[in-house]
Amino acid sequence: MIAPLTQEALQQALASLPDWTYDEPRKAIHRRIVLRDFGQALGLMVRIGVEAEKRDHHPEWANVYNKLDIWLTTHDADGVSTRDVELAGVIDRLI
Ligand code: H2B
Repeated sequence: MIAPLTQEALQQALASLPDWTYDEPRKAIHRRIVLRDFGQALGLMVRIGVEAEKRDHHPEWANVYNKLDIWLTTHDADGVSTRDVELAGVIDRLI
């Protein structure tokens, strides 16, 4: 079991992740990425998937052609944890 971030820690984390916002109903941080086309989106999903597997921490996401929406939440914590903040940083570096 891992603890969710406090409100204060979450706000601090979001300040360091300017492309991510908090999605209250999903208890997740969210980023939308717009790529050139489906091939680019799929390629990014594969690279994110490899990193997610390595970390045993997995995104929730939705893809429509060149758009990729990613939500990061920790099911074991029922909210956002340090694992999500770390994975968001990894994703930002992959883009
Ligand atoms: N991913 C996410 N986002 N949250 C989790 O709590 C989680 C996960 N738990 N990936 C992991 C897998 C757990 O189910 C396995 C058994 O380690």
